[in-house]
Amino acid sequence: MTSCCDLPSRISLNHHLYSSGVPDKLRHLINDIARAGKYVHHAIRSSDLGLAGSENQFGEEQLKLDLLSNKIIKEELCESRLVHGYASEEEAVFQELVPDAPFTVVFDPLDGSSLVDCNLAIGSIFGVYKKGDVVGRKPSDQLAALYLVYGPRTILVYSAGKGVHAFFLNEVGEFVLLQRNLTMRDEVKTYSPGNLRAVKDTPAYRKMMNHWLDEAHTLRYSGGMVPDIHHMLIKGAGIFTNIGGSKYPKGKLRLVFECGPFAYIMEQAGGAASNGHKAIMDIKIEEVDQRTPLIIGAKSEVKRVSEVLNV
Ligand code: AFP
Repeated sequence: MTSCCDLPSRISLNHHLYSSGVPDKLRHLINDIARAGKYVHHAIRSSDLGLAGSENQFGEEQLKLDLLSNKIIKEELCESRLVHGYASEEEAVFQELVPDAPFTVVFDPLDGSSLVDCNLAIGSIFGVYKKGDVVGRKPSDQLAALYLVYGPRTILVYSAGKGVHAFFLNEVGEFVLLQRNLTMRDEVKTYSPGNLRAVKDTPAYRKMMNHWLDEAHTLRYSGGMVPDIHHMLIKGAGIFTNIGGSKYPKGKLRLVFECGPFAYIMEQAGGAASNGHKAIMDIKIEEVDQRTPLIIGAKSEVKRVSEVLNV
């Protein structure tokens, strides 16, 4: 028997999750995170963008918007009743919410804080694990990962282990399917070299940079990893790096909040993510604020960059 519910004229996020067979509790959680993203979207457009006068656990200055985004997401996770605990880049420790709930959520509520005053694209990043602290686990234990990029349009990209799918926030406040199955070809058209100051004391990184210049690839680097990696996923090609140097010996990015969720999404799209020695997905989480070098994008280029950096 066919159902008259089979063919909606637009595919909502909820419909996509449902029709892809994402388990109900995880589907509800992703919808709840998406709702949090709508409030962050609204906060970016309507609230005070100045400094909060405080620092996060890593000694980085916090914007009012960082704190507000963190508060918004925390409240939505509480309301969801599906979240046992969470770890946020803005807070010091794993926080417990609902003891018998099934999931842990890790997130960077507002990545790209330094870009807010210039009105460049920024984002929120999420990883979902089974309940419990994430220390001792690996990014490969994630059940799903998603991010929102707040640019001229707000776009949500998720993977729950069945491909990578993009949705845009429409004018009535619903996430509607933009593109199914984002796929990375094994190709480099653009390069995004983060923490480039590291070329000063990491000669192999300079060598890598010169190679991209010699190959006449196109530079695409905004300083926000969400829009920069999103760019690769939409174009289906490219390489993004954030390599260590003297200021940040392990690069600037965090395993739990930034690299883990993007590694999950990139592998689902057919690309790769490595720290130069092993897949990001296989790195054991020793502490919540662990940093790691990141080489992410087209598979062969991730391998090639890792080889150059390890010579
Ligand atoms: P901010 O949140 O301080 O703006 O940092 C953004 C970020 O963590 C990430 O989104 C960028 O890819 C990376 O920093 C940029 O680092 P470099 O400026 O060192 O390239």
